This record gives sequence, C-alpha cells and structure tokens, in this order.
Amino acid sequence: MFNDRREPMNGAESLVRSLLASDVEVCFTNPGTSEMHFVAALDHVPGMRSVLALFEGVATGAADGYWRMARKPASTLLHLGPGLANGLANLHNAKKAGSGVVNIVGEHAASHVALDAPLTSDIEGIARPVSHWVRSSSSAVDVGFDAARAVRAARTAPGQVATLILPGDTAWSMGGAVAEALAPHAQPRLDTGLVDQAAQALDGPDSLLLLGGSAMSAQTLELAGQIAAKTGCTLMSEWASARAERGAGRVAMAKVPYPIDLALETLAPYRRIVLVGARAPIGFFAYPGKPARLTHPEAEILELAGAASDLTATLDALVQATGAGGSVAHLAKADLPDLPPLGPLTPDSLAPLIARAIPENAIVVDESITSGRGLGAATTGAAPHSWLNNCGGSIGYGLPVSIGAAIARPDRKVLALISDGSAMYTLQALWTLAREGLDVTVVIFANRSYNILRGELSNVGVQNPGPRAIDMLSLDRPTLGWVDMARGMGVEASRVEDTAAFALALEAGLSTPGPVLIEAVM
Ligand SMILES: Cc1ncc(C[n+]2csc(CCOP(=O)(O)OP(=O)(O)O)c2C)c(N)n1
Repeated sequence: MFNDRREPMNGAESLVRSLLASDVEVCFTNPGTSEMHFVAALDHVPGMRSVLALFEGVATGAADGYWRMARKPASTLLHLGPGLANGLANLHNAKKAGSGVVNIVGEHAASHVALDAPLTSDIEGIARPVSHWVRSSSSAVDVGFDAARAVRAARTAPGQVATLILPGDTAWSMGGAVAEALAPHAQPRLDTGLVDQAAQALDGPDSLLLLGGSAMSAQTLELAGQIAAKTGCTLMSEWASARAERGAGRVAMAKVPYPIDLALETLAPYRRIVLVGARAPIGFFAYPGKPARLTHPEAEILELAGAASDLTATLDALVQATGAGGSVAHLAKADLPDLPPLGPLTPDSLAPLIARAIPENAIVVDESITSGRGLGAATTGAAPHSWLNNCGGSIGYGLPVSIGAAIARPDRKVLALISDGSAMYTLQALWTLAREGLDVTVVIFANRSYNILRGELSNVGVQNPGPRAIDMLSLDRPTLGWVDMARGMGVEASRVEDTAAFALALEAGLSTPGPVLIEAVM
C-alpha cells in the first residue's frame, strides 16, 4: 500500500510501479483527461520511458516493433474507447505477428459511465477482437495485480495483446499496491510421436519444412539448415515473418510469395509439408476460380509445432530424429549485387542499391509493397540484418514499428522501407522519430499510386478497368510532398529521382545519427 517513500499511493502509481516490477519500462502514450493520474504518476516514479505519439495507431505499432526487437512488452496508454479504436489496426497487426503488448485504456469512473457522457463507449467490446486478454480493474487495490496479470498475458508465447481498462476512480483512489511479476504460462509440450512422423516425412526434394514465428531466429534457422542438408527437403518461410534473421552467414530461404498464381506454382511440387511455427499456406484473399489452399491437393500437411511452442526445442528434436546432428547447414555467402546502371528508380534498380547499403546488424522494416519485390533475392548475401514484415496486412505498420524497434535497440541502425500509400496512414510517426532523435533512415517509395491494387483489379477478374477505377488507385492528384511533410515534423529530408542520387542519399542517411527521410520518386 506504500511507495518507496513509505507514502500511501493511488491506483495509477501502483500501476506504473507494477509494470516496472514486471520489466515493462516503455510506454507509448496518447493520453486524455481520464489518463491524467497515470501521466502524473510517471513523474513520481522513475524508470518508465514515456514516448508521446500523435495518433494512437503510431503508439500501438511502436509497441509491436518494440516487442519484436526487445522480446518483452511495452505498454501503450490510450484514451477511452475512441483512442483505443484509433489504435486497432496496428493492434491487429501486432496480434498476427505474435507480439506482446500491454494496453492501458482509461475509462470513466463507474458512476460516470452510467450517465453516458460523450466519450462513454463499450471499451471491452472494442478491445476484445484484437486482445487475447481484457480486464477492467474494479478498485485501486486490484490495479497492481491486474497489471501483473496483463504483463503475464502479454508474455504468453508467442506474445499476446493484453488490454487493461482503468476506470478513473481506480486510478485516483488511494490503496494501490505494487504487485510482483508473475511467472509466464508454460508453453505447449512437444509431441515426440509427431517429431518421428515429421522426420519420416522430410525426405527428398518433394518435402518441405515450412517455418514461421520464432523459428526465424539465426539459431533455429541453422538447425533447419542442418535438417535440409541431411534430408534433402526444401526450406521455406511464411509469406511474412515478424522478424527474420537474414544476410551473409545465415541460412537463406525463399518465402511463400504473395501473388496467388506464383504462390500456387511455388508450392505445387511438395507432397509432404511439415509446419514449424507456420500455418498451412492459404491465399491472402479469395479470388474467383482459384483455390484458397495454396498447397497441392494431395499434399500431406503435418503441424509439428505452432507459433506458441518452443521452436528451438522442436527443431533440436527434429535434428536428432532425422540424424542431422553432424550435417552442415548451407549458409548464405557475403555477396552483393552489381550496381545498376545510372537511370530511373524502379523496383529492379532500387533493390541492388539497398542491398549494398544495408549496414551490418541493421533492422530493416519492410512495408515496401510492390516497390520491394526485388529485395528478397538482392539482400540474401547482404550484411547480416533482421527483417521485419507486416503479418496482419493492415497497411500503416512500418513507420510506427520503426519507432519501437529503434527504442528497443538504440545500438542498431533502422532502415524503414515504406511505400507512399502505406506511409500516409501513420505519417505522424515522423514527429515522434524527430522528438526522440531515433536512428531511423526512412525511404519512401513514391510511385504515387496504390500500385498493388492495380494488379488486384485484374486478379479479381476486372478486365480493362476504366478511368474512374484507376483514379481510385492513383495518388498523383495532387502529388504528396514528402520533403515538406518530413521537415514540417522535424525530420531532415531529400528527394531523389535517379539511381546515383539515391545511392548517395542512402549512404548519407545511414551514416547520419538520428532520423532522415529520402523520397525516392519512381
Ligand atoms: C488499413 C488498410 N486499408 C486498406 C488496405 C488495402 N490496401 C492494400 S495495399 C494498398 C495500397 C498500397 O499502396 P502503397 O503503400 O503505395 O504500395 P504500392 O502498392 O504502391 O506498392 C491498400 C490501400 C489495407 N491493406 N489496409
């Protein structure tokens, strides 16, 4: 009931202290009146780094990026139902990525909810679809323990979204108590029978070991590489990985492609598929006349371990069961693509320039959409790096995730590769990058269109789209002024239009501490 100065404390202070006791030390905030006691508590309690975001989708995406690189949750502070609702799309992405996040959402005092004041809403109802765990604190005495439970939920493998709703009276009333951290929930047990079946199935080039989630770490990839070397199976990853360790010295593999026809063609040869941390591949969307399941109809699919399992232990067991212990994984060699000729910026000319520029140990946040289609192959032999994808398909994830990644790992350079349409969803992130002085180089692929959707028009069967349909996918009326927008939020920026200027700007950006934006006009 007392803080470290032996003074009684309110619920809000016990919340901040309990989060810290559970090793949550960053809070991405966009507060309002109902969260003022929490904000005030940040002043009394040292240790919680508070980062202001000017849109809640930036705060929630930043928490996602933080988890991916810190492997522990950050908190968000959101203003009642509408503030939470503004953060939903990136909570959806965090949930799909298996990221642990602790949302603190302010609520009116119980007596006030009954009056239906303007900001009253069904916060639990808004939270539930994007949260694995939701709870409203009922008194100041409970807040600390509720916080410890929220963190335990967020830490539940592979990482979960937990939402704790904090009514105003539970925050301001005295009687708060600091709770100790709770031990995390156990991971699912490894099924040794399934390990033996998987070892049988992986045999020759028509068998596939499909990896996802935490199986994309450098160590687990090496185990998978040993299994491939021994059994002759192919390795592949899901179409998107929350975090994949890539580059020279790492086990390289293709991913299931996004375009439906290419995905079907890529997966057609495999008759036995073992899933480790991955789901059986399905189409991103349903397309007329095309199958939803992307694997061959006769393929046998064995789910060895889901994303919540200990995938290092799983792959270790599979190495033993396949007798791959003495085998040597094939590692990507350091190998940079040639410089492209001097000329315009296209996906093909950008990919080698980016591959050559990736700094050792960089974090690459990829929301490049169609402009990045050449990046996978070009960067296989680049300097070792972590590659972060959007696993939930809701665009506007990249700039916010870059904030969280940079805060989690200030020792590493972040390269954010963001297409212009996607960047516009959460461009307020630029202001937070500037305010916090984060070491992020942002490349905006300014193709001035929703280019991917032009292809999708024909994929869904629309032949010869008319000018009005094309107009709905065009961002050139007026063109977006990225240099002005970035400078207006305190980020230094330049515009480049050819390969030579891009290479120079990228090198300069990556060697300058703090945020820089490059508008690459395509
Ligand atoms: C929240 C959300 N709204 C809309 C979409 C639909 N959508 C998918 S891709 C896309 C356009 C992407 O454009 P851009 O980022 O410029 O990349 P490009 O296709 O030009 O490479 C849109 C609007 C989405 N995925 N998520």
